[in-house]
Amino acid sequence: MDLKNKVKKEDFVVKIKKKNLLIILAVIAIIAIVFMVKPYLQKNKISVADSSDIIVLNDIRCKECDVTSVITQLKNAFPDFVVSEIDYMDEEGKGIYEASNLTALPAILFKDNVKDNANYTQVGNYLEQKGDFLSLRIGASFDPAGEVCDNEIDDDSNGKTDCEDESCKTNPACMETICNDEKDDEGDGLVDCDDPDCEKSWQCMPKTDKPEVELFVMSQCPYGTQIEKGMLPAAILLGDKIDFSVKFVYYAMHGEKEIKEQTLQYCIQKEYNDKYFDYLACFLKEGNTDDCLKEVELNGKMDTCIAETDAQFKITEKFNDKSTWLGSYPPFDIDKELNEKYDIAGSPGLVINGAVASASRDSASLLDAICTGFIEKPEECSQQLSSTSPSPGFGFEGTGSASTATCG
Ligand SMILES: [Ca+2]
Ligand SMILES: [Ca+2]
Ligand SMILES: [Ca+2]
Ligand SMILES: [Ca+2]
Repeated sequence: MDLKNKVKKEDFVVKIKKKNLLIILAVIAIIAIVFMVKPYLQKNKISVADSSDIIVLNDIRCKECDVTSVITQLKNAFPDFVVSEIDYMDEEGKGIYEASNLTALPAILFKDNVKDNANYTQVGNYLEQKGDFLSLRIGASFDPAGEVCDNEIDDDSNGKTDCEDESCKTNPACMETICNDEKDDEGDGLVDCDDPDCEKSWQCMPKTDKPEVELFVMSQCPYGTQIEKGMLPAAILLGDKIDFSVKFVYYAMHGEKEIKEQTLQYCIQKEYNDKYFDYLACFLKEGNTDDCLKEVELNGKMDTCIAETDAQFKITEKFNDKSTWLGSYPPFDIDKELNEKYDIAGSPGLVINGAVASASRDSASLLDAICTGFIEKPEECSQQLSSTSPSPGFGFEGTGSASTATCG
């Protein structure tokens, strides 16, 4: 190596070193600043919990843990309080959960200052001490330390993920939840009634070529007329592909008018069944029996049937003898045995192929329920009927909520 080359090489080395030195100094300066400031930051780090008066501790993995309305109520009741939401999956959330010995989420946690608040009386009775907090009893049931059944994670690290985990066995995410939609809801390879989850469902009743549909009502019960209004289009559509009848609850809550109407409707079905839907469609408008009898032109056999039926089931006799009444109501015995068989408790009650069914009162739901009873569904079953719930009471105007209210 000659001198010329040596000098050049050293120059190069020095240049690098100078550059390195600047970088090193800069890094040292930054580190020094960070170290100087960090303790200060840490010391003054304000946690969400510290800066709040009410902590709503929840878990985003829980689908049934919506507390939006509770938070709104809290903000209205305690307008001066800071309400903060913390998730269990955040370090702080998990810390609070464990330190407070909580066993379920969501949790609404107050601090002691709530006791000085004017609205304390609204919540005082529902608070229990949990660690440093006063926890509002809201009937929480989500265990954040357990397996969440539909997130593809083995949450509790026991080697079993989601539905494989024993604790998820009865979770809706791991069950056949709809037993008549021809879909394998949770993906275990078993569809509807083939899945043991559906074993007790009414939808897995024996199927027939001509389903038997028995609708139990009290003729003047607003929820009975409600389901009848929903039922009519479905029953008319299916016509003689089903064996349909309106039956009557074994007691009458709406007076003599009701028992007379029911004896009459029983006889229409017995003697003039092909005119029953016309009569019922008229009756459901205003409950005007006389007008509707004229409208459908029933003649001949009605008076005899009514007299015989009344005598056979001692309807008027029992109405006049209060010692036969069931509490405050007269018995109505025409369908007494069936009421007992199906354990009918009030109006309405729906029985399909001998199974007590549970269905909403709109025509689409009732058609769907009845069609569940077919071995092979006829094309009528794919028709779209109204899915709007009829209003309770008489009259086809207006709509009702999808309630499950009954007379009984
Ligand atoms: Ca697990
Ligand atoms: Ca899971
Ligand atoms: Ca299904
Ligand atoms: Ca299944």
